Amino acid sequence: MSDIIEIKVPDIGDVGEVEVIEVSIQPGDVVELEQSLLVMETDKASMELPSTARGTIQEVKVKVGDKVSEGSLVVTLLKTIDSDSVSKTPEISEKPIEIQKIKTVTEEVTKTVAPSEKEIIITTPSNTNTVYASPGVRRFARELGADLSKISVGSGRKGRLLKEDIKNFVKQSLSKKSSNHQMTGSGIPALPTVNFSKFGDTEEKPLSKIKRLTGKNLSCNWLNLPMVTQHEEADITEMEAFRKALNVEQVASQQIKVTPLAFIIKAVLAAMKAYPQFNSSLSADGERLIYKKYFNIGIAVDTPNGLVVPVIKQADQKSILELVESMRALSFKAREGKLLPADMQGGCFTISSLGGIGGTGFTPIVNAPEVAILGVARASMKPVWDGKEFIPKLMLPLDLTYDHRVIDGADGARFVVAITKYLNDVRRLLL
Ligand code: CAO
Repeated sequence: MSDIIEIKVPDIGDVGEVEVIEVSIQPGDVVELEQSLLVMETDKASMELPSTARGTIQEVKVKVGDKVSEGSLVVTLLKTIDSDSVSKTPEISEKPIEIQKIKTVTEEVTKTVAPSEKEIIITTPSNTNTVYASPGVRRFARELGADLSKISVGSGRKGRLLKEDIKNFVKQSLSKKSSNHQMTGSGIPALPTVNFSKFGDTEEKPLSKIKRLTGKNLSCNWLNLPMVTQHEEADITEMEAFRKALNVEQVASQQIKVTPLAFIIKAVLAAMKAYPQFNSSLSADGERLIYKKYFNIGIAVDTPNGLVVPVIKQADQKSILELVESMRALSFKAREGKLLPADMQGGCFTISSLGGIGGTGFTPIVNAPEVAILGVARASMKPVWDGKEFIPKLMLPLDLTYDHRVIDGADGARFVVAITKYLNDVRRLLL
């Protein structure tokens, strides 16, 4: 036997309109007698509206943020009549039923009401996880942004949540966040597991330790940093002519070969001096910028075991040829798997050059806690209009990714334009 009933807001005292702050049910949910349907709040009080019957929710007439008052229709329910609900529900009648009793709890009255009356039941929208907490605890959780449905069992009587449980939950979340290699628990759904052998032959190989570590760092940076990538091209026609001439001398004197990267490092260093925010890191609380007075440049190096980023220390103190020598030594060590942790620490800014391989551009991921990274793609000859005619120029694509919490778009553009200026005419690096 069943019947449709309307559930309305009962007499809630002299408070006028109250705001719906939580709707715990949705159409189709099966609710028990006394189960919380929604929570309303005034400046001083939180109130739950319990169901007066067991049954299935037909329609929910309110949503979070709505204002309701005595008599407002909130839910229609297809009541299931059984011996239980009949005995517990005093108001069985043909006319719409209003709730006769509501648990109203304020900070003041919590001291005087019986423990069972203080408790409030919170159900998640899916109605799969019931959480027991008092309004005070619930409000406390809301203030701290804690999702109660994630704390399934409290340490109070019969698993009720206490303020202590909320504090512990928040502490745990924060320590997870600050730990280097933990995911943020930001509710990102996991990727589905696929059985690829259903579609053909497969072979499994473990990832190298470097790849596993790099993967965690990159995911962590990707999720934590609001990143923007700014693209620019530098005319390196003259720089390349100079570099090639230099290499003729270098080869003649059996010295090492200079690649464009050494000039790019020099140009980045000059731009970092002009825009010191690119040589900074955000403090852990996100409130301050820590400006560095030293200039260590990380260089992404591709090795058989994966990507590593050794750091050229005090790069600003080095000449072009010394930078080439440092890069040669570090990339050799990297490819031999002989880098020490200290070789990869202390970086201020990273350059990732794929120019030796190819590509017209890419979006590198900032190597946090650094605030920017420069991606370098392959230079190519392009026709550039000089106002009268197209001139063939060797153009180098640059991709600057920055942490938008620290760097504004305009500064990002200024910085990358400064780099191109230095590369267009490397004599500027002497100034
Ligand atoms: N445009 C055109 N040619 C370029 C170039 C560019 N931007 N950059 C380098 N070249 C040329 C060099 O001049 C050199 O030419 P020759 O063989 O004729 O002398 C050739 O490409 C190979 O250069 P290289 O890559 O060996 O040397 P490099 O100094 O440019 O780079 C290093 C050194 C260690 C950065 C590089 O070997 C490397 O590992 N790159 C990969 C980095 C990486 O994986 N980044 C992705 C990280 S994920 O974001």
